[in-house]
Amino acid sequence: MSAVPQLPAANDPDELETKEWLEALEAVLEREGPERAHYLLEQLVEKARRSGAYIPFSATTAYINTIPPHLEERSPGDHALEERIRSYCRWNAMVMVARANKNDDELGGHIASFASVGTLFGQGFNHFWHAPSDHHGGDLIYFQGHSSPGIYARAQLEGRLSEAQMLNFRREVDGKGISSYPHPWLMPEFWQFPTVSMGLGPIQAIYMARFLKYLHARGMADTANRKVWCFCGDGEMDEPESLGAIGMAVREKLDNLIFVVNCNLQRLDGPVRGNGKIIQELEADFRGAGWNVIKLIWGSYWDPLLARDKDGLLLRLMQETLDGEYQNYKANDGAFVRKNFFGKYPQLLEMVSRMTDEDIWRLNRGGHDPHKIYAAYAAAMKHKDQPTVILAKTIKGYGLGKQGQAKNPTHQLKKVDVETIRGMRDRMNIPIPDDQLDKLPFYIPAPDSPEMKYLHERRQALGGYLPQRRSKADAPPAVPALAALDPVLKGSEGREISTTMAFVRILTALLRDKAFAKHVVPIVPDEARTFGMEGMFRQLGIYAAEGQKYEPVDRDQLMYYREDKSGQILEEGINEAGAFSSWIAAATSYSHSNLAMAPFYIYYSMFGFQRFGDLAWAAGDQRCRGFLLGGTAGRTTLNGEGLQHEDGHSHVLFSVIPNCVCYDPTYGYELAVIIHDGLRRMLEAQEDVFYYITVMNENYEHPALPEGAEQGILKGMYLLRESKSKAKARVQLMGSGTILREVLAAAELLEQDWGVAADVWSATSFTELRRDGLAAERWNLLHPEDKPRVPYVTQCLDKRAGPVVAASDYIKTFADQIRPFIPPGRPYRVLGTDGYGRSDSRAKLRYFFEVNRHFVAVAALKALAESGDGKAKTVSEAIKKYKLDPEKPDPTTV
Ligand SMILES: Cc1ncc(C[n+]2csc(CCOP(=O)(O)OP(=O)(O)O)c2C)c(N)n1
Ligand SMILES: [Mg+2]
Repeated sequence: MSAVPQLPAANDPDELETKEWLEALEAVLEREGPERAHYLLEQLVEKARRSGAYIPFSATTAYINTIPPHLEERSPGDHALEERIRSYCRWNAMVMVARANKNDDELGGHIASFASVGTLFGQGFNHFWHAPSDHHGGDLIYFQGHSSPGIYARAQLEGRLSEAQMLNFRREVDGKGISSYPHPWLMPEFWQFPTVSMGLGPIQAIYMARFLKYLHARGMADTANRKVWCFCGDGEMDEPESLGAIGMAVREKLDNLIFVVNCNLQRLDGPVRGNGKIIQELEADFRGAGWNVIKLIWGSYWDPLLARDKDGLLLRLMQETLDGEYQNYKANDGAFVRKNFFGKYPQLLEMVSRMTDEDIWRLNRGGHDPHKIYAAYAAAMKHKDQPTVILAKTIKGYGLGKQGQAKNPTHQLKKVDVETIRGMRDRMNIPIPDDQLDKLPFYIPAPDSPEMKYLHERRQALGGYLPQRRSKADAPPAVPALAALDPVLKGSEGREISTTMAFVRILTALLRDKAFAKHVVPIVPDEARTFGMEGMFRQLGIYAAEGQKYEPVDRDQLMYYREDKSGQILEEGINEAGAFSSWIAAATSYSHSNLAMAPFYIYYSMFGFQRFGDLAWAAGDQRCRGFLLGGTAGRTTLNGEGLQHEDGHSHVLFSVIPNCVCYDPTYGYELAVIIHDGLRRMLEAQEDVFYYITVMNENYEHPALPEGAEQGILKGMYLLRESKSKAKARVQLMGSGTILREVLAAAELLEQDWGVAADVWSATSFTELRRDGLAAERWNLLHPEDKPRVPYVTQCLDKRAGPVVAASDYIKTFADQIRPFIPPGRPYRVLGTDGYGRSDSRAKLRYFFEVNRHFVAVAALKALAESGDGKAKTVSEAIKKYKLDPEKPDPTTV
C-alpha cells in the first residue's frame, strides 16, 4: 500500500485526471522515495499559491497510521511471552484495586485507564526504557498518574513489591502500603514524578527534556542518549499546561522528548470529543506547532482491509466516523460494528462479508497492537531535531467486558462483578480455577517460568528496574564558607540598596567560587532587568541551544544580551509555569541526574504561587531542592504597580507547603545567612526542603551582621534593637521585610513622644516560628508528664516585658500565625495589609493599609492601655498627633 492516503474527494469532477496525478506521485514515491515526492508537492503548492490560488493550511492527515505497514520496524521480542506478561499485569492491577475496594472503606483506585494503556507501557518496559546504570543515565518516564495500579502490578511481578504492599494499596498510614498515585514524597525510592494533577506532567516533561540538553551543553553531564517519555490522557490534553509549552519543545529541538497520548476517547464523565475526533484535533495542535506526529490508530488486523481499500472508501468512513461512535462500537460487539460501521456503505459490508462477527470484533486499535507500538516507538527514538508525539488510539477499560469496556462510567469502576472477573480470566488465560475466582487472587508465575525469566532478562538488558528514584546525589559540591558572602554581611556601608540588590551580590559572590559556580542555575521569566541582574547576561550567558546567530543590538555595551550554547542563565520569557517547571527540573537534578544543582528562580512575587500553585505543590511532593525568590514583594513596597502586582499574601500561600522553608528578610546579612544555610541544608545535608524568600525593591542602608544573630535569623526572630530606656512601660515590637523599618521608627517615636521603652525584633519568618511552636505544642500534648518544650517565640518574649505588636507587608494572617505562642497574659496586636493593593507612594500606601510607623506606635499604646500600663486617652492623643483619621475607610472594603 502506498504511504499516501488516497481519500477520494466527495465531488470529483474529473476522476481520471485525479488518478493520473496520483499515479505520477506513486511513481515518484516508488522510484525516488518520499523525500523527493515531498519536495515536488511543496513546489506544486508554492506555485499554486504564487499564482493566486487560495490553499488553506491543513495540519491534519488522513485518519490512518502515520507509519505504513511496510515501513514498520519489527520487534525482536518474544511476542507470546510479552502478551502473557501484559495479561498478568492487567489482571493483578484489577485485583489490587478490586480488593482494596471490597470493604466499604472507599479507598478508590482505577482499573480502566491502565487497561487502556497497558500495552503502551509494556513495550516501553520490555524494549525501550533504560534504568540508570554505568552505561546509561536512565530514561525519565512520566507515567499517566492514575494508571499507577499497572505499574505496581509489574513491580510485583518483578519482585519489587510484596503481596502485602499490594494489598495495602492506598493504605499508607501504617507504613505498609503504597500510594494512590505517583508520589515521590510517599515512595521516595520508587516514583520520580508526580503526574496525577493533570497537565503538570506534560509541561514538566518538556522542561525536563530541555534541562537535560542544558546539562549536556554546559558539559555538566552526558545526557545525549537519555529520553524523556510523557504519558498523558486524551482528556488531560484539555489542561492549558498540557499544550501550553509545546512550542518551546520545537524551538529547542527536543528530540529527546516523546509524548504518548493515550487516546481512549474518554475522560471521566464521558467522551473527550464525542462530536469530533480527538486524535485529529491533537494532530493539528502538535503538527501546527512543529512536532513530529505519529498517529497510531489502527492495529495490524486492519492492514489487509486497508490494503484492499483501493478506492479509499474505508478510509473515508474512518474519517467520517465520530469518536462518540467509535466508543459505542467498542462497548458492543462484532455484529454491532458490522451493522453500524461497515453497514454505512454497501461496498464495505461486502468487503467484510466473509469475516465472522468475531473476526470483526478482533479488528484492533493501534494502541493495543504491540507490533505497531514497537514500530512507533522505534521511529520516535530515531527521529532527529523535533520532539515526537504518538497519538495512540486505545479502548478505555480494555478487556473489562460488558461491565466496563468503553462504558461512560468505566473510569470509576473499582468493584468488578463475577461475570467480568470470569471474562477477564478467560480472555487473558489467567490460570486461576473457578473455585478460587471469588477470592480474587493475584497471579504470579513461578520464578523459573519462561515469563518470569523473560521479564527479568529484558530489564537486565535495559540496566535495571523502573520506576526507581535516587534520593541523594553521590558527590554534591562543597558549599562556599559563609565568609564568601562578606561583601553583603558587612552591610552596605552607607549606600542605600534593596534586598534584591543584596541578592544579586550574594549570587555574584557564590559565582566567584569556581568549583561551586557551575552548579548555580539562575532562572528568570523575562524579569532580569527588573531585578538588576542584566550584568549576568554577559558574565554567565543565556542558554540558547543554537547560540547567538545574530549581532545583538547592544553588542557595544558592557552588559549586552549574550546568548550562548553553554550559557548558564535560563531565560524563560513571560512564562511563569514554564520557568517554574524549569526550576523543578534543576531542583530535582540531584535525583534524576545524580548531580546536585543550586537553582535560583527569581520572579515577581505576585506572579508566583497564585500563578503556579499546583506546580509548587508538586515541587514539594518531588522533593525539590532550590531557591524561589519572590521579587519586588510586599503590598506597599512595590508601590506604583497597583492591584494586580502588589503581593500581600504569597507568604501565607507558601506556608502551606510542609517542606518549603519561608523567610521575609529585611537586611542583606539576613538574606546571606539564610541562603548560606539553605545551601548547606539542601546541598551538603541533602535535606528535602526548598526555600521561598521574599526580596524587595526599596532602597535603604543595610547594617552589618550583628554578632551572634545567625541562629535567631534562621529560627525566625532575633533582638535587633534593645531599648536603653528605663521607662516602666515597655513594649516588644516585631517586624519583617521593609515594614521592619517602620517598626524601628515607631520604637523611636514611642520613646521620644510617649516615654515608652520599645525593644525591636526582626522577625525573619513568622512561618518558621509557627512551625517551631506547633512542633513543641504537639510534643507537649503527647508527653504530658515530661518537662514541656518551650516554643522559640515564647522563649524570646518571656525574657522581655510588655505587650507585643507585629507588623508586616503581608495580610494579618501572616504575623498572626504565632499568636498561640505569645506568653500568656501578654496582648498581641497584628498589623498587616489586608485588602486590594493600589498605586501610590509607599508612604501613602502604608498609611492606607495602616502599617506605617504611626499606626505601629498607636497599636503599641493601645496594647499598653489594654494591659493596664497605659491609658486610652494617650492613644487618642497619639491618633491626633500623628493625624490619623479615625473615620478613614477600612482598607479591606475599598
Ligand atoms: C487537574 C486535575 N483535574 C481533575 C482530575 C481528576 N481526574 C482524574 S482522571 C480524570 C479523567 C482522565 O481522563 P483522561 O485524561 O482521558 O485519562 P484516561 O483515564 O481516559 O486515560 C480526571 C478528571 C485530576 N486528576 N487532575
Ligand atoms: Mg482518556
